[in-house]
Amino acid sequence: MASLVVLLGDQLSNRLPAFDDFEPDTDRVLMAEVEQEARYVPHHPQKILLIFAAMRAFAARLEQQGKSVIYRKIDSAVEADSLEDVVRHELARKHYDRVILTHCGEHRLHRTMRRWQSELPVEDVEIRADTRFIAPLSFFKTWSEGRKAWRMEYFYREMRKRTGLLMNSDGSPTGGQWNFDADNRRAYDGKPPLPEHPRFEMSEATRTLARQIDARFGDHFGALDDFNWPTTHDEAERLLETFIDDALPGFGDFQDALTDGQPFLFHALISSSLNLGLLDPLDVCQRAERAYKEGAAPLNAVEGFIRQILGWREYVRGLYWQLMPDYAERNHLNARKALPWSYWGGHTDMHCIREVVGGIERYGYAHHIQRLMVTGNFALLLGVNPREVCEWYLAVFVDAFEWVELPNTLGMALHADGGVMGSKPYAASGRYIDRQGDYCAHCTYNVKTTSEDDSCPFNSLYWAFLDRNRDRFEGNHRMKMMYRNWDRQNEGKRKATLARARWVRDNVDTL
Ligand code: FAD
Ligand code: DLZ
Ligand code: SF4
Repeated sequence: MASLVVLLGDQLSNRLPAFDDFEPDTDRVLMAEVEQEARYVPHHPQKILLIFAAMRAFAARLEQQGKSVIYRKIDSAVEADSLEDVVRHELARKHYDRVILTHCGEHRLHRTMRRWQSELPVEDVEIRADTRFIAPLSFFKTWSEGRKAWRMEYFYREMRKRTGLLMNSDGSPTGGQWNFDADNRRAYDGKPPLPEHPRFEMSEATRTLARQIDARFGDHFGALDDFNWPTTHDEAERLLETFIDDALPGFGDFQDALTDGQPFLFHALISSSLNLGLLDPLDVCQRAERAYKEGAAPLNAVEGFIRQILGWREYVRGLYWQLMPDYAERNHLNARKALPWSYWGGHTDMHCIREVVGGIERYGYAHHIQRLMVTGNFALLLGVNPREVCEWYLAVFVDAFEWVELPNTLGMALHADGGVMGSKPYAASGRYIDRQGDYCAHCTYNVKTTSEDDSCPFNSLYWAFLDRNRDRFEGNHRMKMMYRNWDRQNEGKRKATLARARWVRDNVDTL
């Protein structure tokens, strides 16, 4: 029996069940760089380079292990736009009894692959589980079914118990608390010194690939010059090790910091490695836990870091597959505006937006609070159409795959799911951004005022957001104080604020 194992660009692990019964004599692995995957949203050139370079490196590794790989490069003479074209071409060239796939990370492609079961000229098409997560999808399904409200915190506690991570032998959490979030909110004042991240030398072949990508996808937003993402398991390992040794101790305190000129701070930069399959999430958590046990990192840092991977990452994946495809269509706040031009690098005097978008253009990266409280918050307050915002997030980050991008953007940042991801919207005025760091000190807008011509745009938009969504949020006990503060202002002041917000919304591309 001959099998064709099709591997996607973000499935670079040889521990997948797709390889369980692999017969080197008869079976083949198929990997393909294709235009359709690179263009269905205008992916950042660094994301395309990362995926193609990592795919090529992984194909070489499989070959070394004695598995034959049919690899289609983007400049192949064989005409094929899509993954389906490539699979059909291979099935026409050689006889296979079955095609083996791994459950992919996006509903669009999953739907296509399910169709293959009836449409491809092969006896059998099997879709096997993607086991590169800490819990199987069935765990989330069982946990979520029958619950009135889903909250990550409770899911996370179950995951802690399931894995034993940061647990005492009596079943209580290490340190007596499940969550040290309140200790993770400091601005960064220059101490301790920032960690250095390892440099990954590009091989000559990767340099050639970068030139090809520039020629083909140079019209996409984003620069290639500063590419420094791990493309192999060894490089990802080096990045993780350096993080645990040098940055993890500061991760907790400064997780929410926004610091001018510092896009990385104490963050791990491992999301693309995890999402591509170059790192194993459970191993990453266990190594962080070990650092705590050895006294090399404090509990607030290690718990905070583990919560992101064991909690949020697993949670959003479960939620995505449980609620798709309808989830992508949600627009609870009826947001209709277009995405500001500044998100694609258009000029703006808003320093925070310029700083975050500049980092994305240069690295295909922004850390969590930049994504949530700067670009996400601004889109939420403006009322930008979730579909446009989600497309942007999927395109511009090297780590963006829909299973993780969509719940974070549509749910967490835009509250477009009506509260599934979070019980209240992450709406904030410029004061929040000011408190977290020094962006505002470098801005031409005044973060202290609301309705002047030079007032920070976030400020009036924030109040206008509360005002237009009063029916939805006034009854939310976590937002009562905000409405009280708004109602306490005199009528003239409220009118001036709303007028300024209207002007900001109508003139967003001139800000
Ligand atoms: P660190 O801050 O060092 O955190 C460590 C790891 O925790 C990350 O590598 C990541 O794997 C995991 N993690 C942290 N927060 C989350 C989260 N909310 N959901 C899932 N995993 C998390 N992450 C992606 O991997 N891909 C995306 O497309 C993506 N889109 C996002 C969109 C928005 C609007 C927001 C608010 C967050 C998004 N995130 C996404 C989550 C998070 O911002 C990134 O995982 C993180 O910034 C990656 O950088 P890092 O590796 O330095 O993370
Ligand atoms: C994102 C991406 C890109 C840019 N290119 C390819 C590709 O050429 N070949 C491939 O197999 N996968 C690619 N991917 C990743 C897929 O789009 C990804 O598997 C789905 O988005 C599901 O996560
Ligand atoms: Fe951003 Fe407003 Fe601060 Fe300027 S003043 S950096 S626009 S939050």
